[in-house]
Amino acid sequence: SNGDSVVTLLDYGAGNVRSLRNAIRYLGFDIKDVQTPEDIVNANRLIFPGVGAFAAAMDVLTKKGQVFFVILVEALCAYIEKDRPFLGICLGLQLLFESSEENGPVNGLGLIPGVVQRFDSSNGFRVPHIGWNALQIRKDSEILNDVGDYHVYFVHSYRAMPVHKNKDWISSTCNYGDNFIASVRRGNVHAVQFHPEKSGDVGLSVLRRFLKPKSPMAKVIACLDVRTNDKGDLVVTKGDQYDVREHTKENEVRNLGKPVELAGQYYKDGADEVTFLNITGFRDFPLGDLPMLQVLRYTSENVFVPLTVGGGIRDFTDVNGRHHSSLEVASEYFRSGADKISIGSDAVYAAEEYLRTGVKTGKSSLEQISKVYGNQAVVVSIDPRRVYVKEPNDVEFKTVRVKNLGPNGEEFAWYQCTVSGGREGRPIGAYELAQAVEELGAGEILLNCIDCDGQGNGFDIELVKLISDAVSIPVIASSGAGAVEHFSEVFNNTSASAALAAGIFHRKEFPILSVMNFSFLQKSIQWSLPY
Ligand code: 1PR
Repeated sequence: SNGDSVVTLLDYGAGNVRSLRNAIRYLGFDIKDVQTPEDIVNANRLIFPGVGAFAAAMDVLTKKGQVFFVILVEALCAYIEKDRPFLGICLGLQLLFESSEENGPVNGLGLIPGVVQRFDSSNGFRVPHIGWNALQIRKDSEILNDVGDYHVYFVHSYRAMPVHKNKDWISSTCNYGDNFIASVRRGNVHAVQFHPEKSGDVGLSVLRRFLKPKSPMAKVIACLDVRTNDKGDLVVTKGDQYDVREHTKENEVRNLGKPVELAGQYYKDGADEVTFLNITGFRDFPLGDLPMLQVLRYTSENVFVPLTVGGGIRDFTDVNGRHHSSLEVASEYFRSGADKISIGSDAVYAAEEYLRTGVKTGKSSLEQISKVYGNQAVVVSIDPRRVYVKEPNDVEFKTVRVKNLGPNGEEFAWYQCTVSGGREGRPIGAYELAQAVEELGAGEILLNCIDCDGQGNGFDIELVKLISDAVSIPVIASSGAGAVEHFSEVFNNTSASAALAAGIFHRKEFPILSVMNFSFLQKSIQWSLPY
């Protein structure tokens, strides 16, 4: 997957392409410069930025007698003819045409019919055309679809005009005295007259779309922590390192809204999945807690993405002495509309026992439910807390080297699993737990982090990396999202399959999200994935 994060750049040295390089790196890609024609042949995607004058560029590319450059041009033409991913920028668009009158006429590569000519300044428009202008989309341009308001930055004196022979190539035009060609596209071959690296968010979106990764879509999951408040209403709440009470005299449970309403909202906003965690499930018996089942029933009437529900999935004997198996609890959740159930505390006990005895009894809730409903229906939710240590050998659990040292200068940490909503630490690490529950039949891991929960400072990359590398089932990174960059950060640096967040959505404090919603977020994640 490594090669997929590399962009090949044909920089023939005629101008300043630093900002393009910066934009590519900003989007999470590495740059390989073309040194030999083979570099073009072997490119996954090739960008040909053009800065400077047509004649000078063509001169460099085809210098007489310089066999190297002739081969380079041949390699470039062959690459484009084979419909390999190509993006020409500015002069990189003009060079595709037959010829240009700039310091010429000078022959171009001749792939697109037409002659590049100077703007006609006699009609009152100043030349060069320098500044922001709107694109008029002519056909499905792939890399220009849905890129904001289509305002992009131009700087050029020469342009190609639409003619009958090149009409199949034109994906957009722009008006500056005349309607010139602003972009062309045929298959995987794209070229733009404007400068995406200078066109703000719209330009970055264009670049991202060209650089699009081949990996499966990264998912964004909205999480609703649900519990009854002191008045007995089921509310969506949100903790600060798992503390969900307001720090006021009344000390009430923080109330962020109604579960069914919010789930519906996040679905409409484009969430890939919705998760409900009944955070007091460890002490309230869920089958006694009918509102939660009711929430699932109502939610699933209007929410058509996977629904996960967790909290309180375990064997239970009620006040009347009647025994309920965890399978019974899970079945009730599935019947009410859940696609997956999530097990927290009970999976910790099961993993501890399995690691102690080495025997799979088949009796744990995890094993029973995954046997009946399939692994894909069983998520294990881990609630770890970071514990700093001086040396890895100080503990029997897997440690990581931390970037930010502990309070006493510790360089290592392990992640202690907790039960009962973080109230009790257990003698098992997140790493050991993750591997054990995979063996016991978990189909997915929801990886929280008590230290990061509600802090908005980003996911615990060290933890997510540790766990996503330790298992082969999908890992959902959770806790700490506070900005769009945090999502791309976790996907770029770990092999998490999804990212779950709560506070950032509830608070609606994040301007881009309130305006442009999940779909935007998703795209920006998608495009910044390097693999
Ligand atoms: O142990 O099987 O009954 O399951 C209980 C479930 O409830 C577990 O999945 C556990 O994670 C969850 N839970 C228990 N107590 C709390 C609490 O907050 N006091 N919530 C709790 C877990 C973590 C995430 C949260 C992310 C993202 N909250 O659900 O949504 O940290 O938050 P952020 O984006 O705002 O940082 P069982």
